[in-house]
Amino acid sequence: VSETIPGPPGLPIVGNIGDIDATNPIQSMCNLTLKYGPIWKFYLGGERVIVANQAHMDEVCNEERFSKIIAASLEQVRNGVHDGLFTAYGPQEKNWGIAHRVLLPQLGPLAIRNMFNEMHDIASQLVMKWARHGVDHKIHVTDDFTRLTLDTIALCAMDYRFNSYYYQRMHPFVDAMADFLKTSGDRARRDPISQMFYGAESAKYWRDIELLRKTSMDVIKTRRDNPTDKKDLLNGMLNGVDPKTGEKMSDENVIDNMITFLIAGHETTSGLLSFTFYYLLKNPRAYEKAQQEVDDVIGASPITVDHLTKLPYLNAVLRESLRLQPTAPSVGLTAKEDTTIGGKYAVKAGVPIVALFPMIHRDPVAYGEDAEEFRPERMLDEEFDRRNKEFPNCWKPFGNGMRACIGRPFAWQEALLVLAILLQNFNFSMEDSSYQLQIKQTLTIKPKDFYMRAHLRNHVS
Ligand code: MNH
Repeated sequence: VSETIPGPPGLPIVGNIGDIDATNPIQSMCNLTLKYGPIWKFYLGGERVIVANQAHMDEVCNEERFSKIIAASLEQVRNGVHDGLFTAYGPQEKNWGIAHRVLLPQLGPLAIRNMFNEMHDIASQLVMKWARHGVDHKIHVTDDFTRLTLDTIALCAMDYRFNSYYYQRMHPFVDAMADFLKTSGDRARRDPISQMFYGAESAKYWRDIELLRKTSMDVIKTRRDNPTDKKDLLNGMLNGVDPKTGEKMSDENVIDNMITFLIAGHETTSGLLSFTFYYLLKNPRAYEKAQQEVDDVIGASPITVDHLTKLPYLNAVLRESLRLQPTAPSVGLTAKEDTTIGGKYAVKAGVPIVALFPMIHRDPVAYGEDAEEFRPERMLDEEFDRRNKEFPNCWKPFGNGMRACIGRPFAWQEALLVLAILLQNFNFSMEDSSYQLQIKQTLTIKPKDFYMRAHLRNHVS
């Protein structure tokens, strides 16, 4: 007995174009979930199925039955980074396997510890900037965190300094990357006929891709001409050997993945830090506890990599922030064969399924009646582990299975370090205490127009 999947009624040709806001599709999908329930479908150039609670999410996380698909916008990103890890179709593309096996240890917790000094270098630059600007300066939170995460991943992944804090304008590479991503999204929403009217945009698009690839090639050349035995990511990519095939990554594939790390590794972490400060400032009790933990564990001494393992409350704060605002808000999946979800909703193989994290992460079955509230205590290890056992896959901000985020340990160390160092050095206040959270969506989500002020603490000399 199968049941029809509910969904908004659409028009014959344009489908549900009127139901999904093109500038904030995630918000629209969350609202439609409240109306149609935890599984529903809509039509936009084809059928899509939305899954929006823990039980359905748990089902589609079964990698024997479901796998990642490259949605329309990622298909466009492939114009620039091909079969790099994030945009590869999967193990059926040989380069995905080689890069996955070479890079997994290079980005594992042990290797990441070696990047602490680089991360600390960039984080200190942010502290200096905010200290010098003083309380009169209105901090554009997402801008400054994006400078931080870009500079950090560029220094760690390609030994390259954008020095974003020293310029009003962004580095040409960064501009090219931002424009490339924005245009990829726009192209994904156009049909081929409309696309023909965007000649100038197209020309710039391919020039941006050229610039990204040329800069990356130069980085590789520079390293080849000046070899070091540093154990950094660049050396890891250039010299690493795939244990399975015995092959190294090709130069083209190193370039694809270098740009991929910059793309995948900056907006998500910057959004995480931005939302975290938003929630801490809205929840003074949590803010106090977080700062108290930093004072107790680190005090006024310089932060070391070992401190980061002793900050359970900060850890919980980051988890809770990613629960409510998963900065990569959805992933695309599909059934390998025709099947049903929830025992009764038929889905055909190949039909895109969208896993909608903001709703899955607020499922009252897994999180209770206060699921909408920011309450880091629920994310302390014991309760967190217990819940994940009882309600598998109820917290998936880093995606699933073999296609899960390979940069997770990197992002976590960076976010913990930055959160700790900022709470250690400053007291923060919201620029506008009546600020209401608004979301700006690109490939990722971030708080829109969120400003704060930083007051240097006096316990640090
Ligand atoms: Mn990351 C895949 C979230 C930080 C590099 N990342 C994913 C996926 C999610 C995700 C979700 C799965 C996407 C999909 O199924 O289509 N990533 C995050 C979040 C943060 C993050 C929420 C920060 C917070 N990611 C980073 C960082 C890097 C990185 C930092 C690089 C150092 N992520 C990747 C790569 C993939 C990925 C590469 C693709 C992995 C694969 O499919 O093999």
